[in-house]
Amino acid sequence: MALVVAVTFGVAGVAPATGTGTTHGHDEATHAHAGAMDAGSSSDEDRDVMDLTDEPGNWFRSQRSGSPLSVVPVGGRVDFVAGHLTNTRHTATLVNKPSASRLVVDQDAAKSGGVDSAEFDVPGVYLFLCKVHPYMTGIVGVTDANGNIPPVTAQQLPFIGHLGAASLPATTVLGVLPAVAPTDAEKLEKWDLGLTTPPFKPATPGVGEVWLDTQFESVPRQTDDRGVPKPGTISVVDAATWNVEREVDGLDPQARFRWNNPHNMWADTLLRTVYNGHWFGRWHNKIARATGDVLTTVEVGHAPTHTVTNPNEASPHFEDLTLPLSADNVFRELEDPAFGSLQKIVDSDPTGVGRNHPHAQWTTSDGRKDVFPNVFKGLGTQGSVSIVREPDHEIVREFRAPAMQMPVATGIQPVSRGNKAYVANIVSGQVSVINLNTNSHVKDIPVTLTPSCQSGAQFNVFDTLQVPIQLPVSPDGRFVGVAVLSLTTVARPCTGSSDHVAIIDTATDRVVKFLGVPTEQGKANGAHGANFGAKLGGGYYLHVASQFSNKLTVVDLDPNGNGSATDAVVAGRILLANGAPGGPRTTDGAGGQGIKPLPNVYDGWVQDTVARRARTDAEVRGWIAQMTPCQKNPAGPACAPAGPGR
Ligand SMILES: [Cu+2]
Repeated sequence: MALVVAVTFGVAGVAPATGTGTTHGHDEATHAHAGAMDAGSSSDEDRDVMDLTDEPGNWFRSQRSGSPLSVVPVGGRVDFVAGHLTNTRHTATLVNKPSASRLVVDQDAAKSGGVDSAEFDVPGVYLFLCKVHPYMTGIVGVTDANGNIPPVTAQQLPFIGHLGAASLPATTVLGVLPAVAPTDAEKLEKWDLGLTTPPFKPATPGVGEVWLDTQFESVPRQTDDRGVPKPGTISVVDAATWNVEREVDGLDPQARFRWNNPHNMWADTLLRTVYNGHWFGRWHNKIARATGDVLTTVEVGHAPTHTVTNPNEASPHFEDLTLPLSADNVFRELEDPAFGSLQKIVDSDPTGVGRNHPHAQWTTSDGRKDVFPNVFKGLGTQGSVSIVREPDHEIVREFRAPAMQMPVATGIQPVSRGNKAYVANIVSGQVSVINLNTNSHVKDIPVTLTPSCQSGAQFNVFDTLQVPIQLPVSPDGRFVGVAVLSLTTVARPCTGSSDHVAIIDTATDRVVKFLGVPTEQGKANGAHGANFGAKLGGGYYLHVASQFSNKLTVVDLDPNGNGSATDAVVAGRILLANGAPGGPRTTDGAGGQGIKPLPNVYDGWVQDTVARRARTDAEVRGWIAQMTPCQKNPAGPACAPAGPGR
């Protein structure tokens, strides 16, 4: 059994820890074996502070180690503080611990300042995360009387059992977690930043541009007003050539000191403006699409997530923006009066009863309903899904179900093609299906895989260490493309990769294909963002952004156009590193999260762009001229889905 594990992790690029040596360039990782022997006085040895930060791979930063690993003895204490290193609120939630531990650390709301503290009762490995930003990872290794951290058992972490092991050394487990990567050296070791698997372009071009939030790219001199470095750029890919044509950063005078982890985007009907929210900050930008110039930045509240415009041209709220605040309980409605002018908050409403922490909403193609995932409600990981009516913002229904554990993102099928909402749940690994005609929760679909490629409702995140994130429905309503992010570097034999896209056929609401997202061997990929864009000549590409990578993956769900996704393929893998700004850096082009192909091809939105094309610029008119009749109106009678099961 041990050999099987050694081989598995050998393939993953991490040598099994021996207790004397380590392959990690990072000194702090060796503390798992050195224990607290080299700490200072005995009182220091028992205590640590973990600062919550906005720094990729080092979100829980131990004041003693400088890394996301704190080592204390039994009885030791760690304080979790959201202080000057972050621009928003967080939780410090204990989600995995030694089986014998009775420690509970959790909060029912995101906090600033002193978040919580913990006193550790038994030796072993304790895993903390922020329920608002769930990839923020902190590890506390608690040493026994001999100064050693006991191994992680399969009882504590079932993932280990699926690898065929009874337990694994703490350093081995840490060695495969890409969210624990405080230095450039560790990012290079764990993240898909290399070129051993060469990028390649799709044979058929796309139409327009693909905007990506390359959220983890570091930019020299990009800081907040306290001088603390803040990451993130926006990379713009020309879909005709697949080259990075532009990069937007926070050094722009209209964004300076108010730019922190740019996370997700949307665009106005005329495609003049791109909207962008900062998930580790409190800000929302308007950006000129044609030039990348940041036009305005407004403060909107804590941890804004995703922006969606209202597509109902008959409504007085047409083109108003909804914007959930994930470190709060409400969503903002913003009005954007004119190009270049300041957007303003016109409304603010709850997304459920009590404390909600809403994340990635979507709006129906008729603009009459918004669906919000409320990531957590109170203590624990139980969340809810709400249907909110436009324009009065009444909560029509709020669903709670066993599968709705940390729901995070939504996709909605066009009203004329079925009108179902699909919601990704981080902890259960399932996609909840909501029928928006009957306002009923009809099904939950498992989309994650254990290391041995099993899938099912009995496996949750601790079995798979995979989580579903964004899941748009194709504009023709046929498919849901679910980006499944792996929290480890461990590849699945059935997909050849740590991460995959689970493709759901909406006719049956079953997964018809698990398609591996190409990754350098033994590296993490972090498939996170997904959105559809137009393919030249008809049909769509699913564009996938990966947070532990510097590549964009282009997926063709139905290459032969027969209505079945069983032949889905990866059509391209585009390098996002472009050397700008400030020269080559390890994280150049890395951290892909929100992704917005333009034109905005979804039913309800694309028709408005086409109808108003006389008011758009020449470049946008050129894109529209390249689109097929069905791409211009996916709800048209001639564009009804065909194929198996229909
Ligand atoms: Cu957080």
